[in-house]
Amino acid sequence: MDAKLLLVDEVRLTPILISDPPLLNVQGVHQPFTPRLVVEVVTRGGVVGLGETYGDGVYLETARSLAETLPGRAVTHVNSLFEPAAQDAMGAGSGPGAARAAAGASDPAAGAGVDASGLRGVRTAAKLRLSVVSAFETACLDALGKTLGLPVHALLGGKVRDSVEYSAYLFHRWAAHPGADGPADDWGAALDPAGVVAQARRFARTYGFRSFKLKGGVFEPEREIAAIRALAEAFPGHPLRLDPNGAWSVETSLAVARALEDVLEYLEDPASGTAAMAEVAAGTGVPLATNMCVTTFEEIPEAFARGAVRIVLCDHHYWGGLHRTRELAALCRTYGVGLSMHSNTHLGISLAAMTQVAATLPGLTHASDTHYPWQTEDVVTPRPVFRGGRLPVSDAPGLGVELDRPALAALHRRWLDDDGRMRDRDDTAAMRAADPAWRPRRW
Ligand code: GKR
Ligand code: MG
Repeated sequence: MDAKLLLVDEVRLTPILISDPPLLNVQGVHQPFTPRLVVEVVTRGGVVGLGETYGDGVYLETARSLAETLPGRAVTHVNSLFEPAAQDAMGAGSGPGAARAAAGASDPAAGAGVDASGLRGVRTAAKLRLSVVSAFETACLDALGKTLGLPVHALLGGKVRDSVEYSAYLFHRWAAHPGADGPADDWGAALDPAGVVAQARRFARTYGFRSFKLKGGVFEPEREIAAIRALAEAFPGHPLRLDPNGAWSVETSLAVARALEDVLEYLEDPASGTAAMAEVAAGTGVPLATNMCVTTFEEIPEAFARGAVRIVLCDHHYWGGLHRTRELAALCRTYGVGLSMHSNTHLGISLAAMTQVAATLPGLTHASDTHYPWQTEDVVTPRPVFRGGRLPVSDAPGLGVELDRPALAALHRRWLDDDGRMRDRDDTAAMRAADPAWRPRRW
């Protein structure tokens, strides 16, 4: 094959707005529409590779800079996405996007040091860049796989399983967004333990999920303990997780751990930051997991040395792509730390990437999170289907998904038509639309 066919000819960036239900979390409530960015890397051979990441303005701005540096590079050379030239193009901590990202750390709407859109711990320009790089890396691997006729998992060393287990992601939620013009669904409200159990039953019935994670930090801890207790009664012996996104003090975290120690698979980010997590870990036998205090390689040594976490939730959007997710997995294996997978709101391109990399990780010890069942829209066709709580690992070339161009165009049109209110995810603002005096709470 002529190696020139693997050179990037063009990069297309398509920001979109996708429908999102009114899911509650510690930062507020999901907006009616949330931004995502679809990245298409087109090779000189005419092959199109797909990637997906966050679509808020700062990500889009960073993606535009990176996109300019790609033409003429080979899709085989994904390491070059981390080279200084690429970093410089993206601002490397000095451009307006980077400045805004760093400023997010003190955004009052976001709470102290917490990313308003991702609930991913302290927000930095470097983390933002990695999230953008992840979509480009995925798109390059998709293009390479399609060119060679190989699935992405083969480019990562090969799959070690034929299907990947996912867990049901339960949320306290409203029946509908405030106001008349938001998207609607038929899930109804879930604002108490009975509502959470009903939601879990529907997830189990429809998709076959066996593990259940409840997003916490919404109501008083007692109410969330009661919801987990109700789940344990309804689904005896099933893996259960509770994740308040760092909303609790060390004392509260320990009290919740005591109350649920016989039923929790793990407690996810009960308290905020490595020091607090280490204190909680020292006081309970319940395993602690995180997608907030360990989200970069720099954060690993302290957290592992202090025994702050027993499970890390990997996420290729956080860590800079599929190869780096495998590097994280190797470190976790080395230090005897378990591995699960985190998810924010995402579509089928990201789900395919998650499934491909998950298939290659021998140490993936827990069912992966996914928001996907909450999404009523997608840009891939056909839509993936969970059976028995699992997704089959595609052996088709690349990621194994095709872009639904009319759907992409319609969701992009929604982004173009938006008056700017939805283009940056802001769960706190969405909550204040219903309750102007609302403030993020801590217990
Ligand atoms: O979308 O509401 C949400 C979640 O809370 C999400 O943003 C978190 O990042 O699900 C995530 C988590 O596990 O922390
Ligand atoms: Mg979490």
